[in-house]
Amino acid sequence: MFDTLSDRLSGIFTKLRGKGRLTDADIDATAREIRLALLEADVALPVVKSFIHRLKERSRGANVAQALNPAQQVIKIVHEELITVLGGEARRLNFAKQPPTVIMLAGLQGSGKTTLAGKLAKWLKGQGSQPLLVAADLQRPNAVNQLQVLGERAGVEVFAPQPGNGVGDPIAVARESIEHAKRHMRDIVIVDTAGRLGIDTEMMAQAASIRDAVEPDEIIFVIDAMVGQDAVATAEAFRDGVGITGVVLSKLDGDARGGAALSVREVTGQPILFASTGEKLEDFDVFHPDRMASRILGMGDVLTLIEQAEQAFDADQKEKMTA
Ligand SMILES: Nc1nc2c(ncn2[C@@H]2O[C@H](COP(=O)(O)OP(=O)(O)OP(=O)(O)O)[C@@H](O)[C@H]2O)c(=O)[nH]1
Ligand SMILES: [Mg+2]
Repeated sequence: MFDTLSDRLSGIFTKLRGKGRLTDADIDATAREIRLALLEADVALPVVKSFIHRLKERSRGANVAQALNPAQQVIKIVHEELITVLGGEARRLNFAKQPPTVIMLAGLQGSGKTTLAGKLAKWLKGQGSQPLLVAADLQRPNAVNQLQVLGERAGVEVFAPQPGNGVGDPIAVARESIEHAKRHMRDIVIVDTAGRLGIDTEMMAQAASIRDAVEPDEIIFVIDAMVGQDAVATAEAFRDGVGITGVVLSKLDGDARGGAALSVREVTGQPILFASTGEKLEDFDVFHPDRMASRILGMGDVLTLIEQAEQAFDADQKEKMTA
């Protein structure tokens, strides 16, 4: 993921190296190249536009501050803007004041909802919770069984009173699962729902009914990071149709260009909570915008240098003030 974008960015920054001053023409040329690199990575156009606007605005001041040379300052600005696009700070899960906390998963078919349900359950169990997995996808063949297998692997109970494969009412299952959780002292309920191939009014209506039945503390939209420009339309449809409170990026282990990952936060207005990075239950982590931004830049050493230069400069300034 992000390999091409990383390569492009480091190529762009290499050209800036050694420049003592950045002219407006330098800044414009750099911004243009970064714009192309983001578009090629499939980042949504409105996201690219606002990114480039902020980059240009801030870079014009790059000749002013003194701790860093102009190239370093542009790298620093791009890094900070990437963090912003990815959501700034990591956001923790919202827990209910009165357990159980209810987490509902929504997303297109194959986006990774059921896999995420298992991962989340295992992770939460590792944090000392007693989660309950709820099989509310009664449509897709084998969906209930898939969740049962994952639950077993995670060591977490699965509430599956209906056989699925087209039999049973997912809304009733979701509603009953809350009572079940209360009776059995489960403090977190994770509701797996059915996906569809594309945006589909019937699916949205079902998801909205499940939402109303369980009143979730989190509605997590799971999006396959491999999908390109379609990601934006899908994210908007779920935002408007179901209402979402957070996003999980799945399949970040793939070699896609990464545009969905960079667009979804700004398009939905909701934070990316977790990243899914493989098929195994362990391939999962809290999403940290700053770490992801550094990975995209692929310039860990340069970023460290920038930080050191700033610290040295600050110390120097302080010394001058007190002298
Ligand atoms: N490489 C990779 N594969 C994943 C990841 N997450 C899920 N998968 C795979 O993607 C496929 C679909 O995942 P599911 O969890 O079944 O997706 P879903 O959203 O529940 O799909 P539906 O139930 O059909 O709506 C499965 O083969 C998973 O093993 C991931 O992070 N990386
Ligand atoms: Mg599923």
